Amino acid sequence: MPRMSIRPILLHPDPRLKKACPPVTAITPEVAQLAEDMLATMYDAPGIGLAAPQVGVLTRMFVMDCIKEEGAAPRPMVLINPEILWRSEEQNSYEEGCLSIPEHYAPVSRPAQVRMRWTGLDGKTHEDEFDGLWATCAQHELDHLDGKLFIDYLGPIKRQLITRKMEKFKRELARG
Ligand code: K2U
Ligand code: ZN
Repeated sequence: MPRMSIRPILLHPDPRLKKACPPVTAITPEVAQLAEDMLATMYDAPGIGLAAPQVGVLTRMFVMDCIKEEGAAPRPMVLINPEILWRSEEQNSYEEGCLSIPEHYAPVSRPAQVRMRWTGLDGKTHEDEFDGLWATCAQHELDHLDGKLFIDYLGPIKRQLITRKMEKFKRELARG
């Protein structure tokens, strides 16, 4: 089994980040390798979530580990073909960021609790309820699978400001 590798994270604006991803049809060794690479890439960033399109693979899978307590055991999760079964009425606002839009943060309001169903790497169907940061992160990642970014919840002026700054950032990166 090849070792895990850190994959490059696509930066906004990038058309691949705006596409709706097709479902995973079979859990192949390549899918398992991708999940392992995504977890390694997420921890390296560091981040608490990462969606497959962010590493340029347009498929419905994301990873997350929102354990933030120092020294607590990590809780890596791999969610394949995730879907939201129920959303609470109650909303939560969180200062969100995104590994594809580094150094930009803005408050986003989302349901405070969600019930989700997904397929695990074990091929089994899982169901669980998330609240707090796990709920925010899961919804942020699921949005990525539908080509939606947290800046899409902002007004057009703020979204354009961030996009222009990212275009400048990417031009400077390209110049080296
Ligand atoms: O999808 C991503 O870009 C990963 C995000 C997930 C995330 C964004 C906003 C709120 C929760 C999760 C990265 O983890 S951003 C880095 C980060 C780290 C700790 C807390 C919040 C965000
Ligand atoms: Zn993101």
